[in-house]
Amino acid sequence: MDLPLVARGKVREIYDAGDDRLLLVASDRISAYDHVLPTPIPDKGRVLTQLSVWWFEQLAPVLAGFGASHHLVSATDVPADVAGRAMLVRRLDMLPVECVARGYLSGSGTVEYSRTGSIRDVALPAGLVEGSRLPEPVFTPSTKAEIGEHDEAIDFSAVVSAVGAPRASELRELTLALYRRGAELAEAAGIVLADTKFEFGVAPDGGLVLGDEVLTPDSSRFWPAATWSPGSVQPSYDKQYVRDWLTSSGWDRVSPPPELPDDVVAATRERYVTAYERLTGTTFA
Ligand code: Q0T
Repeated sequence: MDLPLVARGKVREIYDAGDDRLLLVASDRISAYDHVLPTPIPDKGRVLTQLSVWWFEQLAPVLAGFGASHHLVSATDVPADVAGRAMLVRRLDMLPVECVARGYLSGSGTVEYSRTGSIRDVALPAGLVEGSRLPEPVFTPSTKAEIGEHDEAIDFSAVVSAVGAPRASELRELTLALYRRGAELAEAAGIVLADTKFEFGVAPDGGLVLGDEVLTPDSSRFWPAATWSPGSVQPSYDKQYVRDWLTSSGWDRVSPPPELPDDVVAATRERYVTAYERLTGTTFA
């Protein structure tokens, strides 16, 4: 595979596939505590790509209801050396907004709520705690940060400034509709979709198009529904073994991270495969 590299993220790459197409390639790399670990998780790239493809299919009716579409062209017509872990997509003009929806209080959402009693422009009831389900999902946009930086929270007026009022409203309503459908399907699979991030672009005809990877554990918080218990930080569906082992290893979270032991790799791989199989109802090949 010798296509020109367009962009490289922590765990995936984007190549120019010509003809206004890009090739998104997912690796087996895994990140934790803002570091890429030296040990890959076998099949992670294939599982997350196939999960994203499945979600694009599930979400197509929601997108169609908004007169929108997704960027996936083919997950099979891809170079042999990245087979299974690559998506051929339409090249879009990406909008400079990360469209996040939160259905549960977690992380930076909890910090914002504890300080203000609200999240962005949405007032919330008193007494919520880390892990609480929100009365309604909330749109919490952010700006896309440079590599190594964290995304910066912005309010709705900043989205209006960036893309105009009609498109800003469209992004908010579509993001919330996609989150609601995703959370519904995840719940049926025993997974809490606490929050997720979508990226949208605009096609040459002006249509809004869902891009990136969607509703994977790398773009979302997945929690096991069986142990969901508000009041403390919820275990991650996929990365908890990794985080627990890194914590117990004595790693300082600043130095280069250590190699993972085989049993942690195997348990983590199993979690990705199980999430895929429970969500899609199919066996991972
Ligand atoms: C993109 C045009 O930075 C990103 O990935 C890092 C590896 C995200 N990103 C997406 C694009 C897409 C998509 N998806 C698209 N369909 N058209 N650009 C660029 N960067």
